[in-house]
Amino acid sequence: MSKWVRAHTNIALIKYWGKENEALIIPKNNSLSLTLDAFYTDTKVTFDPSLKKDELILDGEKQASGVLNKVVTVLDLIREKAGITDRAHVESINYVPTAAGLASSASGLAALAGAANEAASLNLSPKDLSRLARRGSGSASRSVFGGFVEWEKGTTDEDSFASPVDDANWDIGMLFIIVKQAQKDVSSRDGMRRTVETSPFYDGWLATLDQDLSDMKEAIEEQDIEKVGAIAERNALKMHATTLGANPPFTYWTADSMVAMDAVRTLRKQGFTAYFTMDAGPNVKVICRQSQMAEIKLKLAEYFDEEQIISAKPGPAIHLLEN
Ligand code: FM0
Repeated sequence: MSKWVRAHTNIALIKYWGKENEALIIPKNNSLSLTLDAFYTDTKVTFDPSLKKDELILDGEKQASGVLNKVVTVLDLIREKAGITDRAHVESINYVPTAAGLASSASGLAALAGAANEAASLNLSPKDLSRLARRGSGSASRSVFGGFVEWEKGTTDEDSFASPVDDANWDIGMLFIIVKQAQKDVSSRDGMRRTVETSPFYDGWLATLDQDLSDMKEAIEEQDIEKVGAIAERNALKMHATTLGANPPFTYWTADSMVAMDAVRTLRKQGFTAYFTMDAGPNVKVICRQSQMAEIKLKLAEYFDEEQIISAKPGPAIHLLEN
């Protein structure tokens, strides 16, 4: 049955950066993220015998077939499992503030996996949904679950999937600083490939990951937000350092990203709990206490317009919508 499914985005505190197997999207390392309430994607899939090709209507606009690669990958896997040959009509709405420049592949591909599972009546377990979402986009494997989530890298298609670590039902949140895009994008897919292939810093990144991950899990168990933030910040800086060593070198940082990172350090000096993380783009995400979020937002408004700063709290697992 065709049903609307909602999946929320997630931000990694221990980053996924590099693939062991490109075709199956098996990562080089485990990653750990926080699912957030503020950004999500709603998707509905309908298999339709009259269609010649899969089609995607995103926010009301039909997308060119060239951008559908990840979508078709997930649909093909579902078709294969369910013995379906029909092409699919996919309707998707991204609840990401316009012009935010936030990647939506995590929530988007997770919602697609969930909606295709409904349309094909496959009744996949959360674990199998995570495996399926992974094939669309690695980070989507984590958006199947709410709260803190770990993606176990595994070694095969069967054992590479995410699972919940902690419901994050404590005083933690994230502020998004949406900075202006000033340079051409290097997609995360291309960026991580180039880094793995050419950056001499990549081995250094991998070498300290197990420690970062076990420290992070301990910090989460202790609900120690200072520790969570400090580990996340240095993990993100290490990931971004690898891109500077790539050939040709690249960075996702812009001048505004630096302003934001510096603002967070200043907040810390003023006694706030605030740490940053960044992904494959110039936006900066601030890990902070929910109870300090309003005050921190005001402080950040000294550097950025208020509409550039968006608050997020921990978000739920993938779920069906009533209508
Ligand atoms: O989310 O090539 O999932 O762990 O966001 O589609 O598997 O878009 F900062 C980078 C996300 C990478 C870290 O990569 O790549 C993280 C990143 P794909 P994704």
